[in-house]
Amino acid sequence: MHRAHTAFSLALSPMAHKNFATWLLKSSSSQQMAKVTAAAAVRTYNSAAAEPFANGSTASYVEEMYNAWLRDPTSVHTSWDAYFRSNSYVSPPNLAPVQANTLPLTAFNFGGAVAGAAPDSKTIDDHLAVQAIIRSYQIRGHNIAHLDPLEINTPELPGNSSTKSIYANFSFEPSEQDMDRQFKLPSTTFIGGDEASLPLKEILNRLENVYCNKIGVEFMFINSLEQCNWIRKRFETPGVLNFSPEEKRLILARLTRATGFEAFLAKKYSSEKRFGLEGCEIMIPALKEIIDVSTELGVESVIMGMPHRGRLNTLANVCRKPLNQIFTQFAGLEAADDGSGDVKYHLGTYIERLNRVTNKNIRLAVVANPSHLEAVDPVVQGKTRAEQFYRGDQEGKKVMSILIHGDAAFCGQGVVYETMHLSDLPDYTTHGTIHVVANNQIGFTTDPRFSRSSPYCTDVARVVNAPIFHVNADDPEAVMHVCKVAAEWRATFHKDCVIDLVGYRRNGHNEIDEPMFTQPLMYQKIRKHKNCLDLYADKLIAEGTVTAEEVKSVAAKYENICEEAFALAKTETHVKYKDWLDSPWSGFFEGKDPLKVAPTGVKEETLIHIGNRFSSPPPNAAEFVIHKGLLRVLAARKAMVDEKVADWALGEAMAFGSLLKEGIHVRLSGQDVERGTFSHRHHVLHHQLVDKATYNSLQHMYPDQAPYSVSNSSLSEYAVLGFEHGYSMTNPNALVLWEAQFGDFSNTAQSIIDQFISSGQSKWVRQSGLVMLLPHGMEGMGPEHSSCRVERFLQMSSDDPDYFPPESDEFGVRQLHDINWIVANCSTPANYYHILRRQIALPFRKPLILCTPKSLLRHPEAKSPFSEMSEGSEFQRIIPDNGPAGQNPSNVKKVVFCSGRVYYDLTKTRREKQLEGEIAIVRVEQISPFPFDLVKEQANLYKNAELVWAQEEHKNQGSWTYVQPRFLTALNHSRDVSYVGRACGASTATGSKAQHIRELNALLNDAIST
Ligand SMILES: Cc1ncc(C[n+]2csc(CCOP(=O)(O)OP(=O)(O)O)c2C)c(N)n1
Ligand SMILES: [Mg+2]
Repeated sequence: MHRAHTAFSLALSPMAHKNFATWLLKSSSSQQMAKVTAAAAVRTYNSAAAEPFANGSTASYVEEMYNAWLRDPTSVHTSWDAYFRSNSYVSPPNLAPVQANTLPLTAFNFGGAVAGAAPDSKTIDDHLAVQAIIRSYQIRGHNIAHLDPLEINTPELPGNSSTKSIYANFSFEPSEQDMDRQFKLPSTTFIGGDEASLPLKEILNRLENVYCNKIGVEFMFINSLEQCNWIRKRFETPGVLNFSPEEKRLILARLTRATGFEAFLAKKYSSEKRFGLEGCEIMIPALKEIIDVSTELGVESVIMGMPHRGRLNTLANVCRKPLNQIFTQFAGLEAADDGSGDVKYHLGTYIERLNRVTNKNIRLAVVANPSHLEAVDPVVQGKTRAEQFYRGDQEGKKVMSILIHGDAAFCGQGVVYETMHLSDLPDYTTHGTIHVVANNQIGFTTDPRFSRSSPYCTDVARVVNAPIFHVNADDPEAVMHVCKVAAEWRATFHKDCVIDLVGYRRNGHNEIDEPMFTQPLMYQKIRKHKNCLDLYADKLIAEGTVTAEEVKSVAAKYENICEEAFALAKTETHVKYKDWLDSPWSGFFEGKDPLKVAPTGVKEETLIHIGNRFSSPPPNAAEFVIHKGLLRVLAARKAMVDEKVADWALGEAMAFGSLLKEGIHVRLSGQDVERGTFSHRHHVLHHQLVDKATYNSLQHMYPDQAPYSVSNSSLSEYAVLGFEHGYSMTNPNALVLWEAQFGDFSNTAQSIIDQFISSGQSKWVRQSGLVMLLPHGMEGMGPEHSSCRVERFLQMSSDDPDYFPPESDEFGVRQLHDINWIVANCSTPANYYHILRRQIALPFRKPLILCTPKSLLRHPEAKSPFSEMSEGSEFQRIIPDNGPAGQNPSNVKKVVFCSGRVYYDLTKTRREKQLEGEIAIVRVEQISPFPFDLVKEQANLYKNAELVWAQEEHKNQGSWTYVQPRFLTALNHSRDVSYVGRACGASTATGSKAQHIRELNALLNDAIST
């Protein structure tokens, strides 16, 4: 297949047609053109060097492919299919069929040749040359298009005309006469409209206009002829850029509002940062056009993610958020509700309104985001996916996402790439995102020359075959056309596309910054450059579409609207964070006791039913060939169900299955989660003989259950965790879990953890019950697979180490209500089961950070009887000592508090040393919020005992620094608790097995001694 690909690309490469297609490469001395030449040369050299086949008998191979294709187009690779369909291959005369929609060359009168006679070889060459030129325009026209309003990057072409440069380099050196010669148009162009042929001059003019004017379309890398033709048609068809007077007036009105909004803020709040859109105001009409066209095509809900630039304008003029609410944000008022809030250009919003153009109701959400550029991208995608899921919108026809980017961030931030790679994955796709780049050709103080190595800031999108529409932001009509095509593209193919709005930034990075410090020449140009609204108004006045008075009156009207809202904002005394919520959960909190937790135990028969299903092969077991090893796994599960005990995987399945039964959708996502990194889960059974035939028993627990989804993700933490966080925001009645391969890999998603999960509720009054499963434990696997860095999560917990909340029956739930997230390390399957179910039983939602085990997954003692999961049982924040020590506390000399898997090592050592009566071991299962009440109770039970905290992590890691001050508070500083464990360390764990065992033994000996 690779061979076919290489031959395909070489055969199509204009470099291969040396005679006639090098014009575009030779024709310019500009830097841009040099780049094109270099890129093309490198590409050809690389392909040939890597593939000796390409230097050999390519022709006979191509012929072979062609013969096969003639017999059956599906028998060859799609790339060959596309190639042959494009008519680019000239086959031997006896093989060439006449295409249904094309005329043979002989049907043309070539410069006086007799119609019907066979064309001479020069005529054929000239035609091929013209075909190649057309193709070259399609491939490379964007490189010399006039995209930059400041004309800093406009190519310098000889004689200032790119068409003339073509004459000069044209292989057959066309005379004036040649320019008037009629050429047949291939089926891969639409420039002719209804004409099958055109004079060469006209062909070149039309191509110049389509591909080298204010729009640069980058699409010829797409591996689909259908999609390429679709795009060609939308840009090449004569007249596509003709707008009616009404359409022009609408663009002008929208541009007036976008410009007027920034001007109004500049006037009223001259010293405030607002990250204005000046220089790229067309983004507002552009977004509105995308939304209008998408709504016409059936979209009902649009979820947007965007950075700082132009955000307030988007809220005001795209979402139509009341202007007074926006202005109130500038007033520095106190908040009327809970939360710590955020700066105005990060806040989200949710609006339901009538789209006046389409007369349809539409929901618009702008997702709140942190300063961390592009971090919101996967969150938006997850939220969009979830909304599509709950609406049953399996093809993304009703819900869509729009992501807006800055040019520097789009190419600089890796999460953009990670998010792009989710776009076509079955369990992550949102069926096409429209990306809009507000490309002001600068990032803070850095020019593109120093901020990226790719020609365009949009090159990242090429990896997913997304077409890229570059457009000069000073040409409103070109921008609107591109937006219309983008919306139609998404509705047709449900794939991503990018609009690159090339504008400029009129002010500094923010309004207080001085841009002349760093970009003096650029800003000299900007100072002299008329703004887009004025340019467009002049154009419309000159062509007679509007009058100067009309232009003024539209602007004045909008200013009045702003003034009225400004006056209204002055009467406000408080801001309300709730006004800025992006994901309202209608009805969820209504009528609920905020401190009442539903029971998490279920009937034993439910457990048995789930267990039996989970341990059974599919109903058609005779036909479905299961791997022998998995048959053993299923048999072991069945034996456990018969004994009424559960291991970790079964406990998890009990939690999922029982929630599904209750109508709660469960979604588990992460790398290799279907099987489980440690091969313990096996939720998806694979038919050993049939590809893609799978069985997932959790999807078949009950006929009326909620949907269960378990998905191996792409190898990304940042994007996938962000995605699941977004998913969890949409609907509170779902258990959404993300599992890290090993806990420490979650640190590549740190800004999702820091900026969204730990602080989202406080900043944006938005709740999430997302569960992070983080395999954690020191098991001699070396530094990188041992620690999920639980200390970091604990350090970000918001409970006060010095404050012991009032004791009451509701102590536990009140703590959960007040904290930002929950951190736990469960030691039994039953507790794992309960804590998962508790996520849904709570009357509010909190993220759960869960250290999960590795070796415990198979530990014979890490099993729970069904009685610990059935009715009446519940999550145990602390598991007291139930053995001789706990039964006879007065004999106990030492209480070892611990958390997680080390418990099993400690009990083993205690058994070996026969100290079961003298040493109590108490497990702190929920570390944060800290169970002050239960720790106090346990300490009181062992009045005379020494209290220690034992952990396997190094002293500066693990839970110690978190629990120590809280122990003292719980004990009212009347007793001390000391540390037993490894010394401080820079690394999480040793790479030496021997040292690991030495360290563990020392810890166990220190802890289990009296
Ligand atoms: C991840 C991250 N790194 C650094 C910054 C600091 N920062 C804020 S805006 C900005 C420049 C962004 O440039 P661009 O993406 O082109 O957007 P523009 O401001 O030009 O609209 C930088 C570096 C940030 N906000 N986020
Ligand atoms: Mg920028």
